[in-house]
Amino acid sequence: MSESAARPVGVLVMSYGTPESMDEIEAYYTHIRRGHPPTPEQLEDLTARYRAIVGGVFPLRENTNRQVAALQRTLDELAGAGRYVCYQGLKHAKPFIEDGIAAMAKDGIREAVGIVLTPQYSSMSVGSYLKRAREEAEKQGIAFAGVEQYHLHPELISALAKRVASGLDKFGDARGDVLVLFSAHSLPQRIVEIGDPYPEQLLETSHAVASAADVGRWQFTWQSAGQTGQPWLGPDILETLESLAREGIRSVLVAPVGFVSDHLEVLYDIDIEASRFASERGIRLERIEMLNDDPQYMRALADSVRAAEKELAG
Ligand code: FEC
Repeated sequence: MSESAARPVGVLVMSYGTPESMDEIEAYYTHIRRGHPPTPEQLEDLTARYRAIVGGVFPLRENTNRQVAALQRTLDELAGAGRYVCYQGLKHAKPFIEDGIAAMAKDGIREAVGIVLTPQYSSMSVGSYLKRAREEAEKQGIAFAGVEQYHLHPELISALAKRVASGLDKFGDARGDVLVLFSAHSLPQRIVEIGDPYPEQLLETSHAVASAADVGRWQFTWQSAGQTGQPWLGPDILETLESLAREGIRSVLVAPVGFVSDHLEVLYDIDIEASRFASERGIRLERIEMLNDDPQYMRALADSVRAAEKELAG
């Protein structure tokens, strides 16, 4: 075995990131806005949303920590302890993507695979995480391979289908009347002009989950669009709920297949905002459980990491 083959492969597990305390919301929001601080109104609006979900705790951080630990355990089970070492790299908070790669370099890692905790590829999401990781890896002399998507991995589809099935169970006898609404974070509409695969991959995930869970009626909708003055992909979940109410739909199960954790965009945008909007229109809205550190999700990640690692050998 060569010296480099004996070294562990670093696995950079990348996620969006969240503030560590209420005091850090402004710095976090400024980072999301590429260095432009929010206005006092924007800051107050975001702070109020965090306050509404969990009284000052940021669930994404703990969930990401748990996901990274669970992926490490899964890789150890599959390949033996010491073959892979997971590091965390966040897009908008510490430890940043660059910090994760720098930690690898400090530990003597020479080869690394990067994977993002969101299943579908967009140049504005996964593409930008991987670009930052690749640039830093190059600086540190680490060979790097990135997982671009795993949106149709059978373990992911099966884990989501099980959640849809138990979500439908919540409706009891009315189960047959439920419309399943798959959703994902909107992006600026211009991504369509550049041929970005994001909308298509989201529809592919939705189709596969609907078919595995034997769902008769479903639609796809966008959520959580930003306020940037430019058009974002639509329809937004609130517009979709308005149309469904007009069509007489009374039971909706939301399945946010572009997200994998409990966090603000799920706990506020769906559980508080969309839920209230639906109930005002006579719709009962339920949501599937998020994947978090689900073992099948971890196997989908581990498998994708091992497949990408083969590129390093080339
Ligand atoms: O729980 C938490 O603390 C963090 C929740 C969170 C997740 C998340 C995921 C995605 N975003 C994506 C794209 C954009 C674009 C902009 C944007 C803005 C925000 C703001 C907050 C925020 N995002 Fe996010 N996003 C989360 C949170 N996001 C807060 C700022 C205020 C607001 O608009 O609500 C617009 C940036 C700009 O102003 O130019 C674009 C995408 C994902 C899903 C993929 C991923 O997880 O990376 C895409 C979780």
